[in-house]
Amino acid sequence: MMYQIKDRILAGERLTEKDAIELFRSDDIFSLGRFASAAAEKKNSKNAYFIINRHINPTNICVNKCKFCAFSRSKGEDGAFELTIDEVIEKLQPPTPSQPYTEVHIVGGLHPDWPFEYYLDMLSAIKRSFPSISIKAFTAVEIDYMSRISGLGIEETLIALKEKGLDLMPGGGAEIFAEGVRDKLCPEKITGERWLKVMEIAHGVGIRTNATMLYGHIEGIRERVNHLLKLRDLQDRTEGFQAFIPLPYHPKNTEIGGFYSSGIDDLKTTAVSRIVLDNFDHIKAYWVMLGKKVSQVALSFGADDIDGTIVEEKITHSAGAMSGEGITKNELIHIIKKAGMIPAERDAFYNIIRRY
Ligand code: V47
Ligand code: SF4
Repeated sequence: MMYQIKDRILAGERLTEKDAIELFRSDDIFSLGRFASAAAEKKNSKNAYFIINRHINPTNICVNKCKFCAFSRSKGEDGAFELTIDEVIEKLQPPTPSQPYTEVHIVGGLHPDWPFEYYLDMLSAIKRSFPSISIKAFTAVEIDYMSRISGLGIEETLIALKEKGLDLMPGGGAEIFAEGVRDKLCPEKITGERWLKVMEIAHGVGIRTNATMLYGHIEGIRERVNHLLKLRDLQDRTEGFQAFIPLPYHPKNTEIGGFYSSGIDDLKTTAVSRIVLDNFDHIKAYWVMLGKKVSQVALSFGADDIDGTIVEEKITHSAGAMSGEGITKNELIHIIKKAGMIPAERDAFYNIIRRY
């Protein structure tokens, strides 16, 4: 079984759908780790990247009701919040003057009444107050929503945001592209095809983005593989994706419930992603969702990035995250070193600022 594809993996040959399914079915976790590590090392040598960043969610009020989401609220519901632009700016003040944020990651709910101008003004205000912070903001789902509220096309929406300071886009909202599962998970959300289209247009106007996959809920191996192959196809055409981030489903306070993903599945999904997505430069082991310990081990299963300082995280924590909320730069360096990798502090575009 897996050994029949081993030579092809090691030769860097592209895997087929059938190969990818076989890798997911295999329990030979050690071989998967070895193959994925070799693939990661070819692309990034022994570097494991991290960034000094902060997450901000401007609102959790959302017109959608995704069944895996414990973060969103309706307007007026208990726990609903909305940040003003001043509050967003306040959150970006560096905790210590010697360590300003390199990047801010901004995602939120689809607010029923905020006008497009709120988002434009937020970007302008951030750039005015903190010109050196890169802004990674708004999922493809939010961009599609903004295009609907502004009456602009996707391309015009993206260009308007870029002019005000949008540098990159995060990879959220991808969930699982396959229709049957997506209809059950998030019937109101844009389709997988639409998500891919928005990303294609973003890449076309020079906005680099990430991509994600939410796994460990009701999907099967076939849907995971289908998801990865769709991303690989688009990346072949645009080369606009920077990193892929597999996101393990968290079940607390959600409509679909169920279980946390297992550690073995987390490592396997990281490794198979690294091997199948041969045209992605980076695979991120997001410590907030994997937990600090599993994300560290994932650095030996094909991941080359562990994300960053984050500071405040609401999406996973609403759904029962077991990791802490923040992490210091020194702790990130410690985790990476103890994994036998080289801690590489990066900017938003994966330029290395300093190695430790
Ligand atoms: O799109 C929602 C997911 C995503 C749950 O691009 C859940 O650098 C697990 O996309 N259990 C947002 N996941 C997070 C995200 C992300 C995170 C870090 C870095 C980047 C990046 C992107 O969180 C959503 C959704 O797929 N999510 N609910 C849940 N219960
Ligand atoms: Fe809204 Fe996003 Fe939660 Fe879906 S996942 S309900 S779109 S905040």
